[in-house]
Amino acid sequence: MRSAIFTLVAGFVASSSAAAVKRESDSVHFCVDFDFQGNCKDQIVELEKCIAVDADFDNKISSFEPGSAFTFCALFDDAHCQQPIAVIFSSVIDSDSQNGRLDPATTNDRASSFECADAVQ
Ligand SMILES: [Ca+2]
Repeated sequence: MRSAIFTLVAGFVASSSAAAVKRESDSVHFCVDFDFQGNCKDQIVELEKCIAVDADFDNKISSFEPGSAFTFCALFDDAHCQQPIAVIFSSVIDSDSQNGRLDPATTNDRASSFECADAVQ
């Protein structure tokens, strides 16, 4: 399920972007409240690696954004990137991102792990 999502999304984004050097890491920015308020964290992450959310943020994240335009991240309900609940793009790409706001119905206060990837393959 996870790799299928990445393949689908990567193909979509890559087809609309210019060639670029594939990156190994990026930053992510996330907060416990909407609109990047409350307790926040900037974290450098290796791409294509499952990252467990720190205890301070586990099941609390309400806004999330990849650090650069061509990185996207999947959020997962569990701590081991098995049950995807959302795919998040940079606001540079996704004009509907609403300041990183996670959907209250499906994603808000649920993420326990995430994995990011370079959309340019
Ligand atoms: Ca929250």
